[in-house]
Amino acid sequence: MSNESLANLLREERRFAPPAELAAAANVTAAAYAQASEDRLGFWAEQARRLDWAVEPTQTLDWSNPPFAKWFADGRLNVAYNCVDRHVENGLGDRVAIHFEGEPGDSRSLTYAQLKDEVCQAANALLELGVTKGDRVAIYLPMIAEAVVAILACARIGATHSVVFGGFSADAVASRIQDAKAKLVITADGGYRRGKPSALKPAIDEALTKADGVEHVLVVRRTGQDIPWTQGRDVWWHEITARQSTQHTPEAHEAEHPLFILYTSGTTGKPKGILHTSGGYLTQAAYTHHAVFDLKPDTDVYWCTADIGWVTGHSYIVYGPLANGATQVIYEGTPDTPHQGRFWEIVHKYRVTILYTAPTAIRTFMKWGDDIPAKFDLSSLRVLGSVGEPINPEAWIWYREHIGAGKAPIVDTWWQTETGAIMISPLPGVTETKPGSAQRALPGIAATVVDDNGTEVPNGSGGYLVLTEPWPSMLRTIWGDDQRYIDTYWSRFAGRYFAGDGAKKDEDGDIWLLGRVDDVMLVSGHNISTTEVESALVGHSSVAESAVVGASDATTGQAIVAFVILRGGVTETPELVEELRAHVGRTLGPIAKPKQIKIVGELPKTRSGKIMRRLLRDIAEGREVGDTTTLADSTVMTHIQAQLPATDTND
Ligand code: 6R9
Repeated sequence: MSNESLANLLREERRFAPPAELAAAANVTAAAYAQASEDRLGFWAEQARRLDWAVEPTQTLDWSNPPFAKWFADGRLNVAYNCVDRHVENGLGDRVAIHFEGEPGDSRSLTYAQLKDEVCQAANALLELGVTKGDRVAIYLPMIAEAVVAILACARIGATHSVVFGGFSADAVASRIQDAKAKLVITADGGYRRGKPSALKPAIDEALTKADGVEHVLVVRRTGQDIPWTQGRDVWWHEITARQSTQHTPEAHEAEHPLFILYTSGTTGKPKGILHTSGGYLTQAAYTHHAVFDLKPDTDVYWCTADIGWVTGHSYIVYGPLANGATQVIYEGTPDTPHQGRFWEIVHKYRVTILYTAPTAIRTFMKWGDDIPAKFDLSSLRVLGSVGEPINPEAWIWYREHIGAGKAPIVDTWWQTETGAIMISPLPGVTETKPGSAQRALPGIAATVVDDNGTEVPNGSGGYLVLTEPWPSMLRTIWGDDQRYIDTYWSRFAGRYFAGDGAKKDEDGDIWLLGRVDDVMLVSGHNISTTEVESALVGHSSVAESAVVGASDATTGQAIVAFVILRGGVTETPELVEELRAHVGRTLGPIAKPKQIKIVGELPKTRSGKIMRRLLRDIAEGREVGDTTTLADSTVMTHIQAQLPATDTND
């Protein structure tokens, strides 16, 4: 028996130095680490000065009542003013803020001056509908420019927004509307997905039969499809905004004023409303966007492919980039509509320089084949980002070679809805990168890895990722449930925030994320991370993607079961399955060899691309499949089951 918290099996020796040119002109250099470690709070007080405050804060952190933090508490600011108006006042009104690319191919570019007018009109419309400071507004929209406008309009008047994924069911929307007691819902008739208009408004109509308190539904017309209409309650966005003034004086809100609630589904049970506030959140969103992506606002074209309903859309489409005056691309649709090169066509069209996407997308592109990106000119790209899951070393290398021309640095950014902004990541002009590792806490952030007893593990060992100091964009609580906030995040290790992720420190002390601890497998007394086994499988030339789970096993406690998607053109044979098992054994050691490998065509994922291993465990253990409401595509589980033979043989 071993008593390690988490085994460290994977070795990765490849290293990539930052490009000299980028390093020479980088926004942030190695000096930032030293500066922040000398005076952490002074460092954050300095970063807060990136923002325009109506009342400058004199306090930095108030941690007198942990784990309830206050940052910059005596300061006042308007978040929307910081994201829009101040750029116009600084003479940048003609700079494009958003290049919107619709799935059907329609496009529209909004300058900062136009964005300001639209945000002001929307803010005035909200006021006309009786929404005021402190009210909650639910937003259920496709990836269109109006989503950004709606969010900023809420921020401007001090209404707290709660964005709900456009893909969620009426029930999921209803429970979120109810929990937040939203007074207004902003939605659209529909959005375009996979070449077709896909309705949104009917889900709101259904949700509102189950949730009360909503006075109006504001409806953006996007697809023009027929939708049910409730007179008196429903209001067209274009009608109400058109008659509003483009002037609206932004009020200065307290730094700790609630900016948004974002629900995370967790694994089971009641969704948690993660609460973020204003000054600290915007400070860290803006700083990290500047530091991690090396944004040069006058020349870069930035594109984050996340959905607005995910925290990545909040911090790295809306707040961080706009606070920094960036020019960015927003794309409505899926990457394979109308063809599998759509992303690369968009990169070329707008000469995108910074691309931020998820490992799930990268592995999908690998599966579709190298020849697809090769048809497009991607030479504008200079920084590549990854977020959402551990990125397997092979996917990382593919991203670098086939998208980044073997030159662009990759920033693998670890963070959560709860952390609000990036916490662990390389800096593109500083860090010698390692494929698969998020590496090091950013300047001003304190993270480490501990064992079951909360003792920091030595380099070369695995355990639990914890954050040891409060940070400006940290969640303030779970909406309406302070006790659950304490229990969920601050109780496992006294005085430290437990993120729920397994991690290891390598010989240099760099951090490697190893997946959610709920997913860790216990095989013959060894805690084995799903990430390491998945990365070993993706490291085989026949494998595009894989998801690994531990299934109960009479002899070993749990046995490793791997679900594997093969690369295009590869066919399944018993020899190949045997070869994959042997490959994992050779890469990680015999203990990590999967007992079973199931070849499938798809994997169950959330809308942000995270694999729902819980559902695969149900299959591996022969149970009925559990709750699938947060899956991006609810039919996936039926497909997977239909593909698998009734009894599995490869043992
Ligand atoms: C931003 C976001 C948070 C969870 C997190 C972890 C996983 C995110 C990661 C990563 C390894 C990375 N995660 N980024 N794991 N490397 N670079 O994804 O927020 O949707 O709340 O998910 O995602 O497990 O705990 P959220």
